[in-house]
Amino acid sequence: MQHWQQPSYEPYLPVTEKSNPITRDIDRANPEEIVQMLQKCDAEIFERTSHGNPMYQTLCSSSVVQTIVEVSKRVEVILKDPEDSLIVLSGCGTSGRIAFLLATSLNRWLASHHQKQIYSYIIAGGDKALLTSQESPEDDPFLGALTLDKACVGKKHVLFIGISCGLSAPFVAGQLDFCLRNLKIITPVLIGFNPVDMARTEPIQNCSFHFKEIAERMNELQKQKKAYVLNPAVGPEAISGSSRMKGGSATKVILETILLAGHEAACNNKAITFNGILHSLNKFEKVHQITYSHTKELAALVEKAAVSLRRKGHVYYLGWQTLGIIGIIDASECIPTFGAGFEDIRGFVSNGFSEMNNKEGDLSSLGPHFIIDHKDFVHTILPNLSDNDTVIFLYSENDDLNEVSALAKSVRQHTSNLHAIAHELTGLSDPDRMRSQFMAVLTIKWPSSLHKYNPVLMKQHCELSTKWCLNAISTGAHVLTGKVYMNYMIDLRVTNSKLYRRAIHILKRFTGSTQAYCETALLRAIYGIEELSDGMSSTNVTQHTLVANERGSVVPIALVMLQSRGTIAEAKSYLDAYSVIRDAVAACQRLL
Ligand code: S6P
Repeated sequence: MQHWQQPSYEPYLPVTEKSNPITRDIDRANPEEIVQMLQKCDAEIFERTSHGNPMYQTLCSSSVVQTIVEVSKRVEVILKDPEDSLIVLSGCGTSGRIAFLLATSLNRWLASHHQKQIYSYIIAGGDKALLTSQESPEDDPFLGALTLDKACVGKKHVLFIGISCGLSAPFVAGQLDFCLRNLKIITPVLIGFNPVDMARTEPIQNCSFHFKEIAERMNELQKQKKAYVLNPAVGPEAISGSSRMKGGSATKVILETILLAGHEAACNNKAITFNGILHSLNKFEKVHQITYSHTKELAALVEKAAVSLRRKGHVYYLGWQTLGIIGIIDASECIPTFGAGFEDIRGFVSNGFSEMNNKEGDLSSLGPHFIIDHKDFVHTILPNLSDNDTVIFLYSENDDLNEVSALAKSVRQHTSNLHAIAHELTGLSDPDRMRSQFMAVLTIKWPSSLHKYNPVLMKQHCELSTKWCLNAISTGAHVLTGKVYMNYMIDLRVTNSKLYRRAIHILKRFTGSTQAYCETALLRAIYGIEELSDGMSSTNVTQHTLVANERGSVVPIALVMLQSRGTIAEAKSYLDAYSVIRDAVAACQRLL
């Protein structure tokens, strides 16, 4: 049995919030060890057995595979009769970004085959949440339901797939509740990575239900094939609670398996079978093995990125097609995850918003966070690029290699610190010519047996592989610059109720103080006052998170206050003296 599966291991936390024993000492590891730890954590996605623990199902458990078969058949039905039908993929944060990526990619594929585009995506906070963190709409069940209601207008058959890795987002709970009230038209599917028993039970403001009630009702309805719950346990995240990593990857694996099986059944008459689904999941496991067989090269990129961040330089991902979008997503998630500056790691995609193909179109007028085209990189970043910056190209053999070469040439005039992650599919390109353009190229060679020249599958594999590489680079670089304590990101932004609860847990974990004491310290840090008024303590969590959104470092301040029994001002001066969180915590522990 995996250590985290034991009932006594962090018993009060759902799997997605537990800390992963594999990465306990990630903050002391070197780049190669970091990549090896991430490899092991990601391998848990494909764990075959739950080691006799009835509490957990795994991705390959027969009940999970069977549910994937059932949902794929729903997709097939919709694709065969697309009139007045819709498949909606929805979620918050990373879950919404994965929904966007899949919905737009598959719509593009349908359009290129002169078929009706039947996919739609919803992300809490709208399209700006694709590129920036919009955590507060996650807490709004009514907004979720309203957005879904609008998307369904005029439709007679809707397959709704709501993603909440932690089975926790009120936005998704509101949507699922809406589905349950409209089962004649909508079939709801919930994807997440906790057993239903561990779904969130915290009351949702102005709501008669919480997430667990919805998940339980769906579980019941699954017997009549009116709703489906897909919730294998894939193990805790490498950085506790950071579901952009395993959660996002596992969501991608499950959804792509479902949707591809549905498409192949509808378009090629390929029957959807249990073994076929298992085979498809095994292929994704192979993608994991192939990607992480490049540990040394990946570790070298982690090191380069960390050096750039330490020298106050930058990391730039320049990608083509969806690999560019994966880069933009990874970069933008560093801001809320690690409290990174927006300039630290940035992503750009060839053809910018026309490649994104998002519902709200070109968002570049919204500000610098939304400047994503290679052309913008060339105009605004390139002139000031130096060896302190790390540039990583992301492309595959299917991209315009002349364009890749031309941009590489321009970048090389400013920095030699230029690298690439390149996907070789048929070996038809001229790898030597391409290799000579970069300091190093991490070439991932895909055996044709894996995708049998199926372009959709090839693309999905390259995307997931790139996601794993970039998650490793950005996470590893931030770990090496001291942003993480053990495997906890302590300096989290407390911008919604999930993060508020996580912050209190972290304070309890590191100080051993009571829940009430930790919550009081957190509120003191949020409101910046030593004595809380009665009104403040009784205000609802939403109000606290709105105020916390305006403040920096509230959790480290609360932590130091609890450890040193000092004032807010004293805690702040401590933190100012140490840039590495572990050092600040250790120093104030020495005080006691
Ligand atoms: C996680 C990421 C968050 C989550 C979001 C949704 O690394 O920063 O934005 O994706 O909170 O979480 P969930 O559990 O509903 O999928």
